[in-house]
Amino acid sequence: MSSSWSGSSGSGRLRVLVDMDGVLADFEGGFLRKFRSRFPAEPYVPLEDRRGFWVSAQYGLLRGDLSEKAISIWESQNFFMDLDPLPGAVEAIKEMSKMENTDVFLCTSPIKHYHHCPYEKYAWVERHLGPDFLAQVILTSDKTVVTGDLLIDDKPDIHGVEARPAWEHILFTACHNKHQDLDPAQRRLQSWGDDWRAILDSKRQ
Ligand code: DGP
Ligand code: MG
Repeated sequence: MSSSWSGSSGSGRLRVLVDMDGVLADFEGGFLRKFRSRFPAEPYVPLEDRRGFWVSAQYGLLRGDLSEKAISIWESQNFFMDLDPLPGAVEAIKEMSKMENTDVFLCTSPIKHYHHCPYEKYAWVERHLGPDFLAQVILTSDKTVVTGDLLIDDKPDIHGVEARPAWEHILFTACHNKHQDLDPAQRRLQSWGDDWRAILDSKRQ
C-alpha cells in the first residue's frame, strides 16, 4: 500500500460494502423455488431467462397478475431466512473481514414490507456469518449515502440522493444482469470464485 493512500474513510483502511441479496444470499434461486412450490400451475421464468433487476416486472410481463404473486413470495415469513448462501460467499466474507487494514460491511436494502425482512436479514447473518457480524450490517434504501471504497452489488444501476457516491460499484454477476452491457469503466465480479482479492488490492494503491 502506498503511504499516501488513505481510502474513503481517510483512515488508511479499505472499506468494502457487500450487498446481501444476489451477492451473499441466493435471492433468485430461493424465489424461484418458493414460487414454483406455492403456484405449481403457474408459468414461471427459468433463471437462464431472467432479464432486468426487478423480478416482479418480468413476471408482470409474463402475465399481469403474476407480478403480485411474485411479490407475495418475498413478503412471506421465512423467505429471507431460508435463502441459501451463494457458492463461496460465506468463506469469502470471513476471509475478507480478517484481512489487514480492511473493514467489511454488509450493505443491504430491505423490502418495504418490513414485517419479516429486516429481522430475517439479521438472523441470516447470525446463522451464516456468526453473531460478531451483526455489528457490520447496514440496512438502507439508499446506498449512495454510505461511504466506502467498494460496493459489491448485483444491481446494475444504483442511484440515490448522493450523485457522486464515494465507492466504486463492482457489479456482481447474477442471472438477471449477465447479458447486460456495461459502461467500459465498470468492473464485474463474476462470482466468489473470481479474483475479489485483486479488486480489493487495486483499491489500496
Ligand atoms: P439489494 O440486494 O440490497 O439491492 O436489495 C434489493 C431487494 O429487492 C432484494 O431484497 C431483492 C428485492 N427485489 C427483487 N425484485 C424485486 C421486485 O420486483 N420488487 C421489489 N419490491 N423488490 C424486489
Ligand atoms: Mg442485491
